[in-house]
Amino acid sequence: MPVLRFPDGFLWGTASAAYQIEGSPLADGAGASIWHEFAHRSGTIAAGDNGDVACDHYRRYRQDVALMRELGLGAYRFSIAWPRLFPSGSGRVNAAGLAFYDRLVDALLEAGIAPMATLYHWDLPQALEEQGGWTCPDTADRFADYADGVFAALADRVRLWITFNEPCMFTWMGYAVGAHAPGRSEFAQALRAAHNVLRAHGYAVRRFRARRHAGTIGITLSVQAHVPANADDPDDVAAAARSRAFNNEWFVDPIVFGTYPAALRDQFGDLLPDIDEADRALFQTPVDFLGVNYYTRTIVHADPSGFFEARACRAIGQYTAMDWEVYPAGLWLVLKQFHERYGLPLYVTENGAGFEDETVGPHGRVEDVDRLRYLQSHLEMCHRAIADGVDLRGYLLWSLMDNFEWSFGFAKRFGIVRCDFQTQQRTPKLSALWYRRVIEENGI
Ligand code: IFM
Repeated sequence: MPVLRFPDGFLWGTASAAYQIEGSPLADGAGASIWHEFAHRSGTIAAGDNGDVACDHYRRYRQDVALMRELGLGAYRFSIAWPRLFPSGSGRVNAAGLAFYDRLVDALLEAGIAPMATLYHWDLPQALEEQGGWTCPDTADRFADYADGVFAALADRVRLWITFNEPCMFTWMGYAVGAHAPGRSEFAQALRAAHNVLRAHGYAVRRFRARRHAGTIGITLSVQAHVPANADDPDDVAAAARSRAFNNEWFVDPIVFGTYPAALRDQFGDLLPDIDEADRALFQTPVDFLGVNYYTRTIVHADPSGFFEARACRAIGQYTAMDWEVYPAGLWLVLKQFHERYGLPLYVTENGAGFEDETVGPHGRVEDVDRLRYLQSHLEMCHRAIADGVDLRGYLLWSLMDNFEWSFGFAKRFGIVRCDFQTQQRTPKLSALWYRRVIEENGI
């Protein structure tokens, strides 16, 4: 008997993203994505890695679905690569590219696994980037057409849809910091890109509703727990709230309230695009749920010279190989905050831990005890949030297999299944066996 039982119908799954696992990025007539182009630029990715092969999931998806079935997954979150369907971003659907997702969805359903599809997990068609990418308003229209094409083909079977994965990450890292594709570095561009992404999100949700598809649609945010360094210092408390506004609320406030958080206007001034009446109505097209991707917390000090007049400081604690502090209580905190602020059903659409050098031991086992502990402690916090009244519907662990961790390449392993990138051998780790039991018992 589990000590902590989850509600009946709670959805247990794992999450992944196209470019991180599929490989064969140009197969069957697909166009290049910005990540394909970026990863092939010298010096962008650790060890010169790229997603040309990754986990070879494009060719081995049946084996992977069989593995998911063995693990008892109830749901599988994957993303669709826009350039496989529309190699140049728009025009006629590339039937061979679409067929891959068609087969994947059928294989999942045959295995009794609910597909959860993300329309955009960072792989914009390179052809659209060459016309301005997300900084160009037309890209939002192209996204709506792409979304419509996907809905027309798959919404008869897929019931859980996510428009964008972590818009704050890909707009900021890709357009302001330059560490992610497309590698541009200008604040104003990132803010414009973000505005167009919100439009694209609104258009896609409208198209979904217009065709009266069954199922639900939402958006996934990258969130952290922003806690003041000194909870008794009002300046630190205010600085933590500003950091939270930027990282957690930038995209959800416009969707739920029709406005950007005030802290963004204070920080960026006139560089932040205005939300006019048409934008407001579009952004506020109702969504069914929010997805929360949680990994760590940030401890915040007030600092008048810092970004958002704040500065992050380092806690004494345990860190993963991403140098992210293990802080389970932060998951409970962000779930509570999202529940209280937005009042929408929630899914944890990602949560997990990246470590290095996890090898297969003498008995053929990968003893990833640190990951197992990480997952268990975070699930305890999900349980606590539900007990506190949060409408949490499911947990999609990141990730099924070790995969291409963006600019870190293959060195950081997040999988509960080990992937040997030379042989493509999959080995379930201890955490996978433990997770199977959690799912079986619907509890910890
Ligand atoms: O691998 C990423 C994923 O693509 C987006 N969320 C965070 C994960 C771990 O860094």
